[in-house]
Amino acid sequence: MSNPHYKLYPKKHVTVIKAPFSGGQGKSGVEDGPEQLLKSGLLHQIESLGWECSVADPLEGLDSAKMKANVEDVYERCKRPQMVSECCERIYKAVETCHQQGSFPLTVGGDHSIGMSTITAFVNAHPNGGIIWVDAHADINTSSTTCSGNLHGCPVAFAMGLDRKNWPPQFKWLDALKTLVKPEQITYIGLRDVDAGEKKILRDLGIKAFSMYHVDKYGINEVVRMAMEAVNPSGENPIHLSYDVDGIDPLYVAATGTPVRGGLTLREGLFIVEEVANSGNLAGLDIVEVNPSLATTDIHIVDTVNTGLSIAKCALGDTIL
Ligand SMILES: [Mn+2]
Repeated sequence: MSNPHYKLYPKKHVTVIKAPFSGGQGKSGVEDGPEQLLKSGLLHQIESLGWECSVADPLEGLDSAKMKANVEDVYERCKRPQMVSECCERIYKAVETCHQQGSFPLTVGGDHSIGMSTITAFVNAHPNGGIIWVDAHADINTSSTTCSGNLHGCPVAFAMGLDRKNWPPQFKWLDALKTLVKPEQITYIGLRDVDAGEKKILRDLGIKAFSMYHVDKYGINEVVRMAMEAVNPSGENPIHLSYDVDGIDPLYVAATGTPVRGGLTLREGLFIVEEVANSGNLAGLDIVEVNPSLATTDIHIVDTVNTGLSIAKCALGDTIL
């Protein structure tokens, strides 16, 4: 049995948007995530669920290695703002095209910086939409609060326009967008490593967040229900899922850049996706931070990549029975 309905996608067409991007953090290898997932059968698995599939490669032609090596690409605390901005603008346009054409955008990273593109493209297409951000981290540092300067810790803040006056000047495309993400449009599941500055932002803006504490306390079913209710109170609006594989425990997902113990089990992690897909409102998905080169054994690669594939399949209607 596969999922009965995708309200927004009667044509059942998916565009896999490759985002082999690693400029939002220092480690290399995460740019190989998309290729690894494709090599392991992503397209075939999507097609076997009854979707037509095409691939977009918005970063094609960029010399990412050279861009990443440019030590002059710094603005105050922020590392590589030129690279992040240029790549994220391209990814924004690819996701925007999907929304315009009624093709499901499945963006495969790469690091989570690209979330600033996918969620802003989503709210510009669906101003009443809701976002569920599955992650160990809140990714809501601003250009002023970031300690590391790595922009993969900042995409939510940028997508919301926080601390805009201190943005690196390169982010003109983002500054020019008609719609940015509002605090009531986003919620989190899986948090367990949140910086002090981020806690203050979450509290001050009243952003609903479900940490691992809430998963333990209420169970994953109730947490997903509350999360969907938080960002989609009518039950009718589109939902975008931005899925950092580090939301799931490193026991299952070892090959990722910033693993944190005490995370979601594999089943909890997949249940979130099954349940959002089941609502019929799923409008798009990101799968990010798969980094095959951080594995110490082949099993780590297989586990992590298979988890990414399972997230994609659950989003597109795969069910156990
Ligand atoms: Mn993240």
